[in-house]
Amino acid sequence: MKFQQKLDTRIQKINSLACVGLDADMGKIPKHLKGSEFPQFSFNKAIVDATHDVVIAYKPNSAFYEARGVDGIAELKMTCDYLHEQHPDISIILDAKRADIGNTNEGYVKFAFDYLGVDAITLHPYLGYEALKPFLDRTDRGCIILCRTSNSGSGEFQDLNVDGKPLYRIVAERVAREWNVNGNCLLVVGATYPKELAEVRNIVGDMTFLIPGIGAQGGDVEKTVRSGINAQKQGMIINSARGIIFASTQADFAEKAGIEAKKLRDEINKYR
Ligand code: OMP
Repeated sequence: MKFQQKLDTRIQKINSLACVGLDADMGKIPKHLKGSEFPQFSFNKAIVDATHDVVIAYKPNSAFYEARGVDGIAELKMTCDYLHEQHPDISIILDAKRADIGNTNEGYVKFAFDYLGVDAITLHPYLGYEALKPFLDRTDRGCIILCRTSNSGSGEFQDLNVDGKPLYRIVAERVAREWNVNGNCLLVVGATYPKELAEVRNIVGDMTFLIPGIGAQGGDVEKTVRSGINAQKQGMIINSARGIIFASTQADFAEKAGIEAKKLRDEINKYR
């Protein structure tokens, strides 16, 4: 099944656009889990068990697992395996912001899509279409390309004027009109820039966006939904990590995460 189809089926089934970021930062996970045999996996499993009924996707950020070396990668794999077994209709987005020259990308493709078995990955556009082809050619997987990121310094390059337009607009146009030949491209647009989000929506039609920046980064849900929604009243994967998974750092962390995830789902739906 194609990524977009899997996502749309889940959106319709549970009426949600919410995504939980599985950014299992070892410095922040509850103390009682730190000494366990598989701390990141145990943490993720508890978060998944408490949030899965309101979630269309999980987005583990590779950085928090790579930081622990081989143990972290093993627990990222255990997390993906658990999701495949228990919740095969929920998409997994590997947030790794990859991209290199073509043959090197083959290695990243194998790690993400074949070893971990994720449904989609985040990518830089900087090396161009030709380099990204190993990702784009995997027509059943999603290629989520950075367009206008949520961080405060994102304008340094992304706002640079190119032929009379900011660079992020060129990225949006190029991805929508030229790169999306297999229908598997999405864009990353941060919730912290609702004006730009609306502009990008106007450029690309109904393409789905991954929207981080809600919760800890202060993005506003109402503005995000009003600016980013597509004609089908969907087209958004709205991610929050810290705001949900670290809502409590005590023994009740999973219960609190469940409450926050449901709140996010409901608040998004209020403005759809
Ligand atoms: P919280 O700020 O804790 O909700 O986490 C946001 C997550 O989204 C992190 O994993 C970031 O790396 C990621 N992210 C952004 O915050 N901003 C972006 O523009 C793009 C991403 C991303 O690609 O997911």
